Amino acid sequence: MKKTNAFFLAGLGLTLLASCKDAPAPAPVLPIPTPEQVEWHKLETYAFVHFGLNTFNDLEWGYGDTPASTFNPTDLDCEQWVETIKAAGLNGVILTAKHHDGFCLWPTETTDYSVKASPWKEGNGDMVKELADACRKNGLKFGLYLSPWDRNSADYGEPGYVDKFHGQMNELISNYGPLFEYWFDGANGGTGWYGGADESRSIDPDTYYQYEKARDAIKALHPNAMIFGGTVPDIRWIGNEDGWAGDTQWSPYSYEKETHYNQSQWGMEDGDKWIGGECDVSIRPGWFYHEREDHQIKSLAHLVDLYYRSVGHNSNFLLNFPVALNGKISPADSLRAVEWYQTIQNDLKDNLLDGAYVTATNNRGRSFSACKSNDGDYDSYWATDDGVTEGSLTFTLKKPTNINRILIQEYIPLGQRVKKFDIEVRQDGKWYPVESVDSTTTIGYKRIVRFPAMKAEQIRINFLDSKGPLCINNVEAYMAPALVSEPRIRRNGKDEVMMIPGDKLSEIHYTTDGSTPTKESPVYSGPIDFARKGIIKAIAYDPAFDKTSPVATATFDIPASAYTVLYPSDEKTGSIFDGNGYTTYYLPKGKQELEIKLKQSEKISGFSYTPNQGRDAGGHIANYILYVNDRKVAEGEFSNIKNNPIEQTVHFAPVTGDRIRFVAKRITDNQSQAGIAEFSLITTD
Ligand code: FUL
Repeated sequence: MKKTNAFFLAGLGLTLLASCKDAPAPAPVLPIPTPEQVEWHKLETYAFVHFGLNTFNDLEWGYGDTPASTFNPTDLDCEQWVETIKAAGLNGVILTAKHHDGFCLWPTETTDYSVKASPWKEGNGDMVKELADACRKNGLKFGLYLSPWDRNSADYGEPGYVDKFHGQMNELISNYGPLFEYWFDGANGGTGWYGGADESRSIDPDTYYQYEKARDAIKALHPNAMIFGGTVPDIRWIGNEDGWAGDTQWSPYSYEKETHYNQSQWGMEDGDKWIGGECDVSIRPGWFYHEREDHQIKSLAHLVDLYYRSVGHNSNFLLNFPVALNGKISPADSLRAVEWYQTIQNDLKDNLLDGAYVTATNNRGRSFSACKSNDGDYDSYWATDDGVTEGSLTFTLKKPTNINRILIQEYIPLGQRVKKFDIEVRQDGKWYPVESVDSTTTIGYKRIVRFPAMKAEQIRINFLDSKGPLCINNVEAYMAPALVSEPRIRRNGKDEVMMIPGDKLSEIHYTTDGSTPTKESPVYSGPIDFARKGIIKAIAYDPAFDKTSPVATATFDIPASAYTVLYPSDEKTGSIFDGNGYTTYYLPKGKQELEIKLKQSEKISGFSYTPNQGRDAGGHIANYILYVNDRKVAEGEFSNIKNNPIEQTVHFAPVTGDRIRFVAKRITDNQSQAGIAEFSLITTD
């Protein structure tokens, strides 16, 4: 080694040592979470189970008047729930021990309205115990939901009920082992059976239930349990029941400053308490099981997206399983949940920053140097000097590699700080910004950024604004395969065809001539005019992994523009031909029929009818007649449409005509208005 070099290196070493002198940890930025709250954040995902009398009454909110004898699961199997929940990588389960109908799933001393009065196990069963035991045996955390509102209780609204409510809570917290979470639902007051009074009652939820006293009792026995709801919660509802958190996501919150509950979707930058967000959502439209929703289990792509918009947005994910009448989670729900977990595991499998060389624009001494941001240790973190609220971390990959996910964590025991950041990738010596799916604002416990794949030699994260010195304890990078599920193809009321990929980051290739699409077929870039009969086929394609989805096929008959509605004369009838099963036209009371004129005579050989796909929708046509040019060509029943409201298709011998009358002869539950979400004819050439 030449002398000059030796001197130079010695000098550099001194400079590095000087800049790496040890410094104290940064002061916390308030509010900070309790250690128990930090542990709760680390759970990330867990399950909800809704099961009870509602299941047997096919209701979401039972009125409280159905006899306890209605409750009779034939094959209750809590071990099966736990198996599914574990296989779906969920870390705990919260059971609805009592829902708003007041029916208790444990043999409570406080009311006769419980499993004790049901035929299940001849009144000797205790479902809370069965699930608690199954959780303990299989290493799953256990939590409970107790509805404050009770539509069965005669004294609801009186002080007597509050004692009963606390009595129920005391039984639950005393007898079923450690709890990780305790849920007080926010739905409160209103109509109910109330011991036969059958009336509406209102209470002031802030004072009536004595939540402060409830909290003390819970915390005395379960110091680690997180309390959801009530007046003194540890965690907060995310402000929707769809399972997503806003991409700007502050854990700090102030109920005193809240003017609308949906602020909860984003948290508050100036919140004075640490109250992290929890995203609850059901795997089906309803929280309780309804056979009519068997075809509406959330798609894999939807659930995966929700993971990124909950856990990836600094919130926990609470996924509900509506247990079916036999007392088991339906196989289709179990399968979907496991597929979901495996997809995420596969997305975040190989951390490309493991062992990557990292530098920072500023280091708060050796204990807080840049390398602490990818050392795999939760409690070590990169921090900047006091007063330094901006800065960059630059990671050098071992070799140029494709990436499309960056995961960042702040060291939240010292508070949430970052307000804004961006990410750049270096390719062939030049820096390019990544175009993320979600905005890059806050980080908190965890932020996962999704973006189109880019080959990276280096990755630079620029922290642009922060409430204090930066404290980043973890950064990871991944190359997740695109979820190449079949795209959805639909034609709207303007006869434009839209193709929707399961994963926004995959490409769609399509054909309009019936041939099988390949990656060489045209790329879909926006709605295409398709005012004709024909077949559209499409695939999703991931160029990075050269992976192709199965082919999606949509067969379109005569276009929306070929139909003119003669009766009812109402411009809203347009929704009948818009390709959207959720927008529904309800026929006016009195005359339950739809009369249509076609642009030209067609040879008609059938029709299809889609009832309203909305949650708890009614007005489905149960019996129909179809006339073509005043001739009755079909009459019949849509069997089981109430329980299974899917598209109904009817075929008949072809007839030629241009005037159609579709008559709703009977409507489910004898309702007075029939709903038509979609109607179309099947024609032959
Ligand atoms: C809501 C309740 O009213 C629903 O029935 C369900 O239990 C959901 C988790 O919370 O507020």
